Amino acid sequence: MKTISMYLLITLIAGSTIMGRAASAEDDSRMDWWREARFGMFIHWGVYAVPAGVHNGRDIGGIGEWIMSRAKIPIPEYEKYAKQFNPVKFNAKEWVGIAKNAGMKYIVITSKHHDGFCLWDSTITDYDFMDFTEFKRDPIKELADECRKQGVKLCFYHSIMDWHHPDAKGANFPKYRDEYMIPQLKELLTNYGDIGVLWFDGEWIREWTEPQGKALYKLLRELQPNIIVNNRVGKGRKGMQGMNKDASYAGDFGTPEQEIPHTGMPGLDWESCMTMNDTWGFKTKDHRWKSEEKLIRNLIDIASKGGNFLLNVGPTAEGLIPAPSVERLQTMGKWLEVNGEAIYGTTASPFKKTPWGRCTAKKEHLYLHIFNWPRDGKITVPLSNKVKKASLLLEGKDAKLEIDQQEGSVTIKLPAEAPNKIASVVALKIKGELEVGSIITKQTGDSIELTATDATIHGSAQFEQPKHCIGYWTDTSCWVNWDLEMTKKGSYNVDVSYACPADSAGSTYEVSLNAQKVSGTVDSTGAWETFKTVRIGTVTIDKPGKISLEVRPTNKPGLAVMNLRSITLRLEK
Ligand code: FHN
Repeated sequence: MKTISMYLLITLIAGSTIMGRAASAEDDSRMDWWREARFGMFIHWGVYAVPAGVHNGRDIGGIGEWIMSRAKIPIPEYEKYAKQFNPVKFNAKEWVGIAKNAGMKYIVITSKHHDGFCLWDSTITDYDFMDFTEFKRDPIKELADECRKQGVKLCFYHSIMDWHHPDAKGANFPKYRDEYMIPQLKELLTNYGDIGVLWFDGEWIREWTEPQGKALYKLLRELQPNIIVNNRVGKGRKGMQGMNKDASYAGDFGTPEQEIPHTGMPGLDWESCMTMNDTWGFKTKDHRWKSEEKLIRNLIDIASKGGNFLLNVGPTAEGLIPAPSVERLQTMGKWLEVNGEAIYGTTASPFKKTPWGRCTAKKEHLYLHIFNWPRDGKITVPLSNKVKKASLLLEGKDAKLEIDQQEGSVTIKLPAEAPNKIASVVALKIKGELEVGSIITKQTGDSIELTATDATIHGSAQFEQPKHCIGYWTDTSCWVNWDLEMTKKGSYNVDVSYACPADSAGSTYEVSLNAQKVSGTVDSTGAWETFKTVRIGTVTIDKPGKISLEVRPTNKPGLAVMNLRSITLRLEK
C-alpha cells in the first residue's frame, strides 16, 4: 500500500484557492450533467439499520445513523450489530430502478458513514461487508454495474469523521488520514468506474482543516478529473449550514441540509439534502413522512432557486427501501414524467415574486409552476418579451392557453380546474432575451401596504420566510425599495412594522418618496420575532402615479438595523 503525504500535497498547493465555482469554462463543463440533473437520491445505509433506532430495548432519540454515539454503544458492542448485517434482500437493480422511475438522475450512497463501516470491499480494512459479515457481497460494485446499465450516475458520500478507527482522533489523525482515509478514497475512485460526486461529511471535527480539504480536493481531481466534490471536503459548512458566501472554500457546490435557502445562492452551485421522514438512516419507529405535495413542491422550490434536490432514503437491514419512500418516489416520478422539462436543466426564477407558485427558466422558456390555482382564472407576470406560445403541460397533449399581452406584462388565462392539485405547469415560449420588470404594488383603497415579500433588497439583507420580514440587515449600506402606484392624492401617514430586541435597538433610518423624507428610530420591541407598528410621519402625494419608496438606514449601533415587515401609507381623513 502506498501512502500519500498530505503535508507534501499541502505544501505544493499552499496559497492556492479552489473556488466554489470552477474557474475555466472547460473545468466548469464538468458541472453540466449535475446542473441538468436537478434531482438525486441520497442513500443512508449502514450497520445502524440493524438496531434501527432501538438499543437494548430502549428507543434512542434523534437520527438513526447516530445511534452508536447517542446510545454510547462501545465499539465491540456495535460490531455485534455489524456482524448481524446481512441484507439478503438487497437488489441493486431494484434500487437503481426506484431512483430512475422517480426521475432521479444520480445516487449518492454512504460508502462509509460516521460509524466507520465500509459498504465496499476495501483491502485496507476488514470492517466491511465482505470480510466482517455473512453477506460477502460488494453492494457498491453491484450498484456501480447497475447504475451504468440504467444510466444513473453513481456518487459516494464519505465521512471524514470515523468513530471506529483507532487513529481517527487527536494526534494520530494524520496517520488515519494518510494510511486509511486517503487510500480508501483511492480505492473508491479507481475500482468502480467514473464517479459523479464525492460528497464529504463529518468535516467539522477539529482535526480537519481547510488546507487539508483543499489538498484532498486536488488529489481527487487528479484521480478523476471530472469528479464533482461538495464543499464539506473543506470547512464549507461554516456560516450558514454549508453555504460559505465568500466562495473561498474548497469544493464545487454548497450543501444546505434540511433547508432551502430563501434566495438560493446566486452565482454558486448548491444542493439541498433532505430526509423524507425525520431520519437519514432507517428507524423502525419513524413514521413522520413528508407528504407527496411537500416533496414535489420542495423539488420545484429548489429548482426555482437554482439548486439541486438530494432526497434521502434509508433502506432496512434486509436491504429494502421502505415502502412509504417508494410510494412517494413513484408519485414524484409521475409528476416529472409530465413536467420534467420544467425541472431538468432549468435555472432560477427571473421573477422576484410569484405569489401563485414558483418559476423556472430554460433557454427560450419560462415555466410557471402554479401551486395556488387562481380563483379568477388568470395569472399575470411582469414580462416584456413577446410570448410566442403559452401551454399547460399535461399527460398526453399539452393544452394551448390564451394570453393577453400588454406593455410590460402578460396575463395567462387558465382553465377553471387545476390539472394537478400539487403543481400545474404553464410553459411560456418567449422571443428574445428575457426582459423582466418588477412587481408594482397598486393602491386599491385609502391605504397601501408594502410588504417585505414585494420589496427589492439592495445589498446583503435577506427576506426571512417564517417571519415574513427583511432580516439579516447588518450592513447600513443595504437599502430596500418598493415600486408602487398611488391612485389618490392626499396626505398619508407612514406606519412602519418592525421587530428588534433591546440589545440591537437605536438604529435610525429614512423613508423617502418623491423628494420627501421622514425618519424613524428603531426602539426595542423585545425580540426579533415580536413586531410592532409605529407611525413615523406624514408624506404628501400631489398626483396619482408610479413612484418608488425607499428605506435607508442612517445609523446602526447594534447587530442589525431591524426586522422590517411592512410600510403602510394611510390616507389622512
Ligand atoms: O451527521 C450527518 C448525518 O448523519 C447525515 O449524514 C447528514 C446528511 O447530510 N449529514 C451529517 C450532518 O450534517
